[in-house]
Amino acid sequence: MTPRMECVILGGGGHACVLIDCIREACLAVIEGVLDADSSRCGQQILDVPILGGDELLGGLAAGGVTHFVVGLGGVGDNGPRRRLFELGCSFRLAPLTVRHPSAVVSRWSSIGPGCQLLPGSIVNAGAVLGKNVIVNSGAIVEHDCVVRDHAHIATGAKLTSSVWVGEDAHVGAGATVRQRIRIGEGAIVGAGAVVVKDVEPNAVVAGVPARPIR
Ligand code: JB2
Repeated sequence: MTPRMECVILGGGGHACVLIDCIREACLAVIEGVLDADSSRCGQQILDVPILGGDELLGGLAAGGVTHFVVGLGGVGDNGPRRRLFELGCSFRLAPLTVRHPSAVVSRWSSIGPGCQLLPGSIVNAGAVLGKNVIVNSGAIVEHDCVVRDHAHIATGAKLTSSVWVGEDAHVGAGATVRQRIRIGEGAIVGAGAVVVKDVEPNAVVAGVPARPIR
């Protein structure tokens, strides 16, 4: 018999709402609760899931039978906090839950790292390789042979056409399009709606059509 999976979600904002829905729709795990840094929210609910308190509860939850964690932050524009929470969950020997909504189309010829989040209507095609803790947000497309490294976020409706490489912690903004074989450096930010036709340097911020550096 498969052991019962119980998870806790770290961060209780808008992104967590979507994740709760995905976890339930895909019957992935029992959700024990949400932890949030804002102590005033303790006792409230996200959808129907209680906010139990802050991250200091992680040790007790792990000892009490919780097996998995989910990074609940969307981290728009800065994936550092998502990386930190991922490392925090692992430090308590919890496993990162990979969240895949039933409507996500994910090729059997792709590789999906632990803790990835493949949200409603997203597509990951053959030969794509996703690292750890990558978000492919609602309706985003990761085409064939793309590489998306750890903690990067491909935001709602963004499109990586084929063989694009996205570095660790990078953020590709909502609705952006990245042309074939482009490299997006680690920590870079692509603004919403941008069309990227040239490589983006690490930690650069680009925006516009065609995308140009703004920082
Ligand atoms: O270190 C933390 C921490 N830092 C912030 N630990 C824990 N456990 N929680 C933390 N938080 C909490 O995450 C904040 O107190 C807040 O309640 C929550 C973030 O919520 P917010 O709605 O501001 O952002 P989000 O990351 O859930 O959603 C953003 O990203 C999504 C991808 C929004 O921009 C959404 O619109 C977007 N779809």
